Amino acid sequence: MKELMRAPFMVEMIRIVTNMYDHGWDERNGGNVSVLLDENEWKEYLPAVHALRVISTGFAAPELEGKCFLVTGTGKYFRNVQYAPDVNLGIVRLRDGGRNAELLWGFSDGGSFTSEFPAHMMSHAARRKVDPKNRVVMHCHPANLLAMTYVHSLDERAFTRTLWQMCTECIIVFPDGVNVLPWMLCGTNEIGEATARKMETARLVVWAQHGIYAAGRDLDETFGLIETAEKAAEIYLKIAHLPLVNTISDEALHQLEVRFGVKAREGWLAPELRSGPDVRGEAK
Ligand code: 2HA
Ligand code: ZN
Repeated sequence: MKELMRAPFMVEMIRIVTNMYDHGWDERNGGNVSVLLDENEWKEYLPAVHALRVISTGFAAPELEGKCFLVTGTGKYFRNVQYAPDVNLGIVRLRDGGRNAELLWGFSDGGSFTSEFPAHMMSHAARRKVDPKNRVVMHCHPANLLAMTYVHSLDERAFTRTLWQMCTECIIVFPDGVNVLPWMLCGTNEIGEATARKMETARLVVWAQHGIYAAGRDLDETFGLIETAEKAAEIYLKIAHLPLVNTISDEALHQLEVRFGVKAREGWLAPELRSGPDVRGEAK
């Protein structure tokens, strides 16, 4: 049997949550991450697998029946994952239409998956309808994005446009923009359902006065999404109180779309200004 601690998905998970902690995004038990595991991959490491325990999820997710996830534990600290992965992480397989989860490995102190498991599983289901290659859902509390939700309009188009204008790279990294939920009680099925609905149109969902959710195909890409949005929010907070002299115009953002082959969220940029007589109705 292959050594589970050497599995690429395990090595990458430990590396990423440690990195998230080092970025200051996951104080104390803040944040949670789940990765959908490829069946062929995890079976190499857990061949004669049986359920150690069955944990009730409190929701249904029939689309995820039989699927396996590597997930962070409730009340656990990201900074401790590297020292005791088997306590702070778990591998679970959903069954009974998602109503129960079989614990296959981990949470060895009797623990359980993150309190945000509903938001994670519902977001996986929603994102995989848009992108069947989606495998990761990540939540954390980055300070600048969080701070921005206290001083900036929560209108999704306005919030996204501000971020796009803060760094040239933003529109390339998240052309689908950022969706925003108003403050809601966390850890509930309600916030899970609301997050999943927002995930249908964007890979980033801000939870006002709380943090951010991101979805992606792998841990690196998903981390990079949050990192880029957080950097833009940092720049916004550095300049928000100063007179704005320059910005990235919509025309420039359109140029980025063309150069990098991305398409900004429909209607979130001003229509392209096309020069020439046809635009002014002066056709000869
Ligand atoms: O588990 O971040 O939203 C800690 C959290 C809850
Ligand atoms: Zn949180």
